[in-house]
Amino acid sequence: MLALAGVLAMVSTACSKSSNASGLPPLTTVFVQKFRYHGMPATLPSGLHMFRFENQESFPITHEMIPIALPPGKTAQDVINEAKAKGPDSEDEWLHIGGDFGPADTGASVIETLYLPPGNYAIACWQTGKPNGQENGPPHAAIGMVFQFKVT
Ligand SMILES: [Cu+2]
Repeated sequence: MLALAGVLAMVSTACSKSSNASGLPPLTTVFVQKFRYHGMPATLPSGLHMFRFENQESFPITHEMIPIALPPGKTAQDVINEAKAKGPDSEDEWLHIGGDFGPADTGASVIETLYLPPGNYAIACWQTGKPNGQENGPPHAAIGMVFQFKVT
């Protein structure tokens, strides 16, 4: 997995973001710090996308990046609210579109490719580890680890 990540990283830096000679889909790196996703664009063109999900926390913890399709009228705030109200099981209320990135412990990366038709989506984390190392805290989505994006 690490060797693969290295190869893909080299391919990525050698190519422009929207197209590349290798035929691989464009690679977007999304990393987590302090229970927030960084690097995910707010809008993406439809089609194939490769994402590298990196857990860059400064303490040991498990995160994930689960892509879901948002039903009409729903936003990231609804994902947060459901996670607050119903806990980790609220994950099952949302339409998963494949490509579960993780779980990934601090320092780990996961690469997957998604085909994204136009629509509204979010990535979220329902892991329940706490910064102090204890388990069974609130799902991270409940404390704001959700990011909404649009595919056009
Ligand atoms: Cu998390």
